Amino acid sequence: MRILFAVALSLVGCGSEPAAPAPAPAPAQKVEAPAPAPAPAPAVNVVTDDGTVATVQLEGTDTMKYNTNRIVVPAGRKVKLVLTHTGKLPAATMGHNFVLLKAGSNGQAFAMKAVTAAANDYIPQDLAGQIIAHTKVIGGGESVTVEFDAPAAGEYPFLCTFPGHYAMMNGVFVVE
Ligand SMILES: [Cu+2]
Repeated sequence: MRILFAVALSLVGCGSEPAAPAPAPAPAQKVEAPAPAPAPAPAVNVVTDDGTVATVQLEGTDTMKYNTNRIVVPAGRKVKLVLTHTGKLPAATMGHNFVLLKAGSNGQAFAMKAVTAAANDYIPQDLAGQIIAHTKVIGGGESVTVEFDAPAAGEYPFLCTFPGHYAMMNGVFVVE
């Protein structure tokens, strides 16, 4: 702040012409020690692996978030994914599910189609061929489990297909 002010003063002082108005000083927070940039959601480890079954503890919240955007399981495992809604809001207003799509699927396009599939629990039947596994939609305090064989090593998109949730609730399911 002080430095900028001094620079502005010296510019005014040196000019032989009437000085143009000095540009407004930058807001103070840009001069002082920068606040840390908002960190991306940490990729917490939500997987426990016993060598046969990889158990995934995925959570969804009332603030429309999963507890991770990256799930990593070893290849060749059975996957037991438990989705828990840790909030209080009902499924009708803050429902969450977990939908795992085949590699290369477009999660956003899938989510947009899902909006039209309320009658089918937000699973669009004409895109069902893209799904590897999914849960039903649950509300606050509920929990649901889905079991499936881990697909081949690779990266797969996962998402919540409740309307409007894709942007906040999507991630990558990694098999390695
Ligand atoms: Cu959701």
